[in-house]
Amino acid sequence: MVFLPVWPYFDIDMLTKQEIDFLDTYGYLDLGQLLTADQVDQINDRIAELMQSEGENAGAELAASNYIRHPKEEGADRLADLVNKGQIFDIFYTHPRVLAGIEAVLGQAYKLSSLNYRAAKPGKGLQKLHVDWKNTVVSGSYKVCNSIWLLDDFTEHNGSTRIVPKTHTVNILPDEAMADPNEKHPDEIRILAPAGSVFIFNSHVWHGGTTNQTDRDRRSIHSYFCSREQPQQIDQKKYITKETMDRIGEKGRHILAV
Ligand SMILES: O=C(O)CCC(=O)C(=O)O
Repeated sequence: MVFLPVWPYFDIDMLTKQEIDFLDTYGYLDLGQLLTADQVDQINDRIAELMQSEGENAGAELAASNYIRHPKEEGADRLADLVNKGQIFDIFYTHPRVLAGIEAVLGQAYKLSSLNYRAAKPGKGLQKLHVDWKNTVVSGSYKVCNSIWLLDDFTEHNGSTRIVPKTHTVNILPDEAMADPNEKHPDEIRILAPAGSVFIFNSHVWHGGTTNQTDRDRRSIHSYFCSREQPQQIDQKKYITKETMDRIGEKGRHILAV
């Protein structure tokens, strides 16, 4: 007789000990190319359709969220609530290796906070170094963790994300430590990898977008998680559709906390 696993079950075994140690030490981890070139093309096509159909309202769910007032970012296109905008986006919050990375940072009690698209426009996209939390936290009791899915190759020149490794353990924010957090930090590294790659980054590590110096958008999706007791950036219960609810199964519903 075969016993199938029943909920709750966890994904941490999907990472090696070396990967978990790297994430713990440096605050980020390259999970490799989790999407094929065909998948990236199909996702980019769906994103283009949504940008077209939502027009001025693109990203409105994010702007309306009580979580953090998120004024529209000048120089970046945004879409929000991708959970309810097609089955093609299910993988972003159910991929076992991504969930393992989130679990390594937040522990087993986590949920999806938001699933959003961000593209740095040509000539734009610089963000100050920041963390995605209001203040510092005690090392190990992390509240938020992100995964960034590359929908274009990330290069030195097209607005790739910068990260200052190990800063998730320092007890100071970039605003306090740096005269100007828009400036380059001497220890910062870039996320440089081919389209389809996914990186986990502990959202308490100092990070930010850089200027896209090319003439094409630099596209990405952020699948962003929080510990279970925290409010979500997008209230998933408010937006969930019957179609999504019926499709995603018990584990999907648990991850969304709906
Ligand atoms: O898209 C990126 O490169 C980083 C975005 C980011 O850190 C943010 O929007 O808070």
